[in-house]
Amino acid sequence: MPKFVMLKKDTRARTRAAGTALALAALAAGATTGAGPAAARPAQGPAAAPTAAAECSEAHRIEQKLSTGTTWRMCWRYHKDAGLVLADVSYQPPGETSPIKVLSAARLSQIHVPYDDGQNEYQDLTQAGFAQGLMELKPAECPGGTLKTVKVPNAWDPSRAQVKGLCTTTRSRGHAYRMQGDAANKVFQKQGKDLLVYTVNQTGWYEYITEWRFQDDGTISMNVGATGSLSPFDYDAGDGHGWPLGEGAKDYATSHSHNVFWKLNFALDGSSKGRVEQYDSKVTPPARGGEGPRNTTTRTKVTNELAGDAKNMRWWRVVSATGKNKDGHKRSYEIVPGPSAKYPGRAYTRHDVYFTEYDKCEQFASDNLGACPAGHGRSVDKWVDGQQLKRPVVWVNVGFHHVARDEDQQPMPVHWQGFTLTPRDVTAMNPLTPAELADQNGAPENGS
Ligand SMILES: [Cu+2]
Repeated sequence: MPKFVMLKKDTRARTRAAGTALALAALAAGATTGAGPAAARPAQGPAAAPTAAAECSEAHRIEQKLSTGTTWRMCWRYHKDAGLVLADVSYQPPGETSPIKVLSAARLSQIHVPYDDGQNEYQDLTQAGFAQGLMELKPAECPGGTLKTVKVPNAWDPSRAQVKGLCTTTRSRGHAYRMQGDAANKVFQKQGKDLLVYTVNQTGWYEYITEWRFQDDGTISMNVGATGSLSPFDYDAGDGHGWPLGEGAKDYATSHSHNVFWKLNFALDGSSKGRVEQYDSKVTPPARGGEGPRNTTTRTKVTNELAGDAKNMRWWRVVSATGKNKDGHKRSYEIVPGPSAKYPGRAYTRHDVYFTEYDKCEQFASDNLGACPAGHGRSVDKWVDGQQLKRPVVWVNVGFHHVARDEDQQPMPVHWQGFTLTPRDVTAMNPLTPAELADQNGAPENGS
């Protein structure tokens, strides 16, 4: 809605126009910088040494040994449209002699915000200045952590070209495990610790917290939290597409969706040639009276590009092309979708996960800015066209339908959406297993 854009807070509308022109100029010139898109990096072949140190300068390195003994290592960079990019992410739990590479690159690939009344539809990363709106963080909002200074490439606002806006810190998450030992007074328990990496990006009236959580047990969670405030110019939904905020039923905030896309380039054990598998379970009624229902789980190899839909008892995993754990099982990471209000309004938001064959020009899940040849589709749904998956790229779409409520003002409480990557057979046992239980692999004593 033109009215919305023109009345936008302070100079954002103007800045946006200038920035778009700059961005287009850069694209036309084929300009690339050291902070370029993740997929523009050279392929990590299977021969790449998994133990190689992260290839980045000290200022762009994140290395955290958690108090429970697990070390996470990665590099970060900042993309002018995508914002924070994490690269060469590796995990080294206690007992592993070298880091286990997990991802070569991970970042957001779009936040699509369609309004329920059909009057506004935003592509926050590629059109609304998400990355340019990087916010400076106060030490108090990075408790116990470190704030890093981020150079914002092609900064629209010269005074915001260097922003102290990347927080890395640790946080307790409660029980990692608990188990009653054989003796009544013996309890094995551990309190888990996580590394958190986050930025805050202002887009219009919203502020998005992009949070990456790396747990000491190998789990990775990525979430986007929306806070800031509702746009005052949305308070006009008199047509049944909003919710009354404020006294009586005069001011209606228009309902809308936030469809967040992540892009993951896996590199398990240093190889980008991981294999994708889908698992489905089917419960059948008891065959005869007295027997219980049975649940049969089947594996489907995803050999070609796929637009996948989350379903009850369905899950996917990316399996290492080269690495096995000490039990001889192939290492993998499982994709665990979070709750999602899937938005059927656009072809690219109709599926929960996309597996596409690597193509350098495919950068954003919608409104793609990558330098693709003419005729190449502009959104991730178009890129699922039957190619064989040799170097799969994973796109995850999590939607949130935001029907505003009185409590959304003011400020708006953070609402989160995201998903999790869970290690499956990355290590032979629980990576935090205490020494006394280390011999209980495959045959727990006394069934404990
Ligand atoms: Cu919202």
